Amino acid sequence: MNAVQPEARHDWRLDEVVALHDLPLFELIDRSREVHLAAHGPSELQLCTLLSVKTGGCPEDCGYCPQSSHHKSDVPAERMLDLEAVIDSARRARAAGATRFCMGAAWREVKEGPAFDRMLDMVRGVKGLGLEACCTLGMLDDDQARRLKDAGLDAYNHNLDTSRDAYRSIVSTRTFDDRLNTLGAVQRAGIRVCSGGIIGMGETVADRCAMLIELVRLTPHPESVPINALVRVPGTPLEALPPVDPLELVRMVAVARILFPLARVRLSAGRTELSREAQLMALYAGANSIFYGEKLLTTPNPGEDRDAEMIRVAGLVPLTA
Ligand code: SAM
Ligand code: DTB
Ligand code: SF4
Repeated sequence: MNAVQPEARHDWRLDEVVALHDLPLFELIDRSREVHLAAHGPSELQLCTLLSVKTGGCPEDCGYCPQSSHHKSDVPAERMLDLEAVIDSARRARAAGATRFCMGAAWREVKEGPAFDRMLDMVRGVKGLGLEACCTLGMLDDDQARRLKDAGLDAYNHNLDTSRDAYRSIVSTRTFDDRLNTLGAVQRAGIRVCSGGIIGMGETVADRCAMLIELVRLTPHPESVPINALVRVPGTPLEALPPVDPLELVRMVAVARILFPLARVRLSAGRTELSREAQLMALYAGANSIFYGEKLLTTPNPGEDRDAEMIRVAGLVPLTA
């Protein structure tokens, strides 16, 4: 670490962010790398393993998501995993080198009752292994957020996914303000926010930048910002969209790094479609976290062997517990 800590601004304007985004690529990466090096180790990488603890059958109609019951993807609705299965997975993730474990549920919102109680036990169990615990369960109210915090939850993932304007064309069963309200409950409970979005859903560069501006207005800034490329799953409304150009992902990562100097920027879904070199370019441009393990929630992710090889050839240094 060197130089002065970059300033964590909350007042970025859209024209400024779009101008950054559209800089010549090398100028953009020079800027993002400078911010990165002032706040993070040059080769440090966080490995975060995901597990879907309640898969499919979701009542929401998010256009990108294979778990929505509104779409005809091949993801069947399953029962919630039991506590032991989740703790076994977390133990395996820890043995493979992950330091963070994120549990996802295909819920519109958290409901009181045995499922939420089991979820709280899962959080306690993951914490008991010495892992950072994150979960992503849909909407939360203040009391639910407080109970997750009391169980030891470190971070809550709840993505804004796209701009306020583009949101309505992607999801009709909830609003952008519902998303912001849940982020408010998470912050009031003292849980760190993990929130980012997806590119490749037909949005404009201005939409991508507007989404980042919504997040940059949060106080404090999100602790982590996942940048996903749309996984085009057959049977979902967005299945036929063109693939994301890897350099667009690199630009989005670089802009996120500049706006959120202290955050972990996570190169998230979509890595199976990226060459090793494109992934390393995104990591150089400011990403310092990946999802680690052969599956995201329901779709494939590069396996641990492939990632271990990338880590080795590039001399990256995974975080340790
Ligand atoms: N149901 C909860 C919710 O929507 O907040 C939590 C689980 S949901 C699957 C978590 C995130 O996964 C979404 O916000 C979205 O960013 C991401 N996601 C879902 N399907 C995706 C896809 N096909 N490609 C990329 N990201 C996706
Ligand atoms: C995030 O931003 N991406 C992850 C995690 N947070 C929960 C989920 C990606 C899901 C990709 C589609 C699937 O595997 O179902
Ligand atoms: Fe349900 Fe979350 Fe998928 Fe939307 S993104 S359909 S809320 S699981």
